[in-house]
Amino acid sequence: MSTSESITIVVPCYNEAGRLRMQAFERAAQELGLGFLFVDDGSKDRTRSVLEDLAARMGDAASVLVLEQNAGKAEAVRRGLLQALDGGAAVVGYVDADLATPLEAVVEMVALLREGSHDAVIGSRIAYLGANIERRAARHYLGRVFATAASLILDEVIYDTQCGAKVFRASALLRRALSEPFHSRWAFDVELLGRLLAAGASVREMPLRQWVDVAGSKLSLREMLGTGWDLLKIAHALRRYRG
Ligand SMILES: Nc1nc2c(ncn2[C@@H]2O[C@H](COP(=O)(O)OP(=O)(O)O)[C@@H](O)[C@H]2O)c(=O)[nH]1
Ligand SMILES: [Mg+2]
Repeated sequence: MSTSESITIVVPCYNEAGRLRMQAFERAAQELGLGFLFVDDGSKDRTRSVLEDLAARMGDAASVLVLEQNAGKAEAVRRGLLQALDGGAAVVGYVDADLATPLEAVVEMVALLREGSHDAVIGSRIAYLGANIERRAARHYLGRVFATAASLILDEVIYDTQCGAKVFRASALLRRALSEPFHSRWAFDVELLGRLLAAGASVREMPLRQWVDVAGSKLSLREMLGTGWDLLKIAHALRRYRG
């Protein structure tokens, strides 16, 4: 695959040594043509060496960005995406390390991005007949409250801003949206989408056929509730960004 068409998917990793499904990434590189940029977000376990071994095995299809200090998912993703853009990828994106969203779905998202000439395609966890969306009830309902608030802030109908899988066409618009750090470690997706929408980006949601809540989430209930406060900060920041 030529560089001009290459796809780089950022995988933020914090203490993921025990959870990383290495073969799934290797297979996706070989069979689906995806490239990966793993970001070790100042992990305290063996994540860094696990990632470096994996990237060495994967050759050109993977690299590792090491953040010496833990910076949070938002900053890990932002730094990863900027590095992926600098590397010349035509399409960039991110997924959670636990692969709750299967990598096959990421390929479908990229296809939709290209077909529709969209700036961004975001995965959406909509439970419908025929789909396999496994989410714990408490998470689902908290998630719906969050999504409704996020939708109000963005003034757009978006069902699910928080799914961990998103892809973007490499562009100056995206680079600009990533130029400043986000105001929240977890709700940053809302801010990123807000910045893109403010710049007139075409954003499309893609309902996933499969999404499985993988055990070992690093997001505590307390942090999840704290993101409510983050939404207010984001609303304020976006108002300034638009203005
Ligand atoms: N908890 C945590 N996760 C991080 C951090 N930086 C990056 N991540 C990554 O963010 C992703 C989402 O985390 P996960 O625990 O699966 O959260 P979930 O959304 O509740 O399933 C994973 O790939 C983590 O490794 C961090 O500082 N803390
Ligand atoms: Mg998860």
